[in-house]
Amino acid sequence: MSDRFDAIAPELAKQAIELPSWAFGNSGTRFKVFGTPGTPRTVEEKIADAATVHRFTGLAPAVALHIPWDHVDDFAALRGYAAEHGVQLGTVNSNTFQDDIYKFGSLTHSDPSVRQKAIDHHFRCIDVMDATGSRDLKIWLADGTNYPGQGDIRSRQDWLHESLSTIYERLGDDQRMVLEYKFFEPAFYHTDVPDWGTSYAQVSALGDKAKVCLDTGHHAPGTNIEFIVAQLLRLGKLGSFDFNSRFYADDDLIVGAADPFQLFRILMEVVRGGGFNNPDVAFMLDQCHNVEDKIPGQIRSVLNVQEMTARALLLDRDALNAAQSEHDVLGANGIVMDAFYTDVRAPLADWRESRGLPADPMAAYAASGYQRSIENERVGGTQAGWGA
Ligand code: LRH
Ligand code: MN
Ligand code: MN
Repeated sequence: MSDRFDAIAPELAKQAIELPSWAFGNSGTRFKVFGTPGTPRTVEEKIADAATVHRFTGLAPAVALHIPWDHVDDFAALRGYAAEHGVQLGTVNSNTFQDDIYKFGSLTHSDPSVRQKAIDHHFRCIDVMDATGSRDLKIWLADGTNYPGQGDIRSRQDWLHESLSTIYERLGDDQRMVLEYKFFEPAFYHTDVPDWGTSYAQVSALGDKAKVCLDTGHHAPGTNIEFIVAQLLRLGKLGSFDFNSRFYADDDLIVGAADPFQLFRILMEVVRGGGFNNPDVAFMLDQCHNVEDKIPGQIRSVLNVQEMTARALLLDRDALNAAQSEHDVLGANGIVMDAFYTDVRAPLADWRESRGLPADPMAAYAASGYQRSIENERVGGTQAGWGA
């Protein structure tokens, strides 16, 4: 094992997973948002917590912002603050889902003045990106309808194209747009960007700087997500991941918690498609921690991705290719299962130590006293997510 692990270690060393600022805020369901002691009161405190995850794991060098949840007057100063804490500001997520004016849609609204308002919000997000040095603008739309006939679903695609084109034109040379799809919620009859095909069709009509964002929680139960990953990588259109896991709907639970095998299969296709350590594919978490402590929740999450990436990298690709070409069905499957069942925890722990990181980041964080100090210092943390 140690020779095999040594062979993949240089690849693993390059792994970077972006953390969502909103994972550090209080969150919950429409039934209850639980306040957690120590929750950040400001954007700066969310960044400090994200930087803590990076300090203990070496895996999380960037923090994604959600606009306007993360509002500050001076984003350039926020960039400096993040740098002082050893992290960068990453993806800027737009938000056109919490204002009354967007009740019947934003970029797809039938009224051009509402569409323009939503476009202007994205222009503001690009201004933020200019100040923070962020590369990616992530667009997820809550747009959709609840009843057949409520809206003209075809015109809305045309309006969406027009709106996205206007935003796309505003991107700088080194900036990108990623369009996230989700099959339902909050709209329950139709959603304007429900699936990867729609996202792919829309971004393909724009140009090279527009890609698809795949949120693992945004598919119907039973969907073969790794197939979508393989296809988008093949087409050169996979821009980013929002990692999380789900038991039922868009649960936003810790990645790898619900179905570790699915995470493995996804990462296997990422490795196969050259997406791992390919700068064109951004790895991000999109999670909420409703009942568990948020910082260890994020530490657990990035470790889960690291562990499953190691297993995917350990897959014996030559043996698999040979078995596949001989149509050795059970042999091929056995090779994949061997990689999945490889316990990489001990070599990963040794390797972390050899790089000056804690062997067990969860235990090191628990022993560090950071949680206690933020619980004592911070009173009245802010809420992230729905109902903010
Ligand atoms: C929508 C979503 C999207 C939002 C985030 C808070 O369900 O996945 O990425 O920006 O949740
Ligand atoms: Mn998401
Ligand atoms: Mn989601």
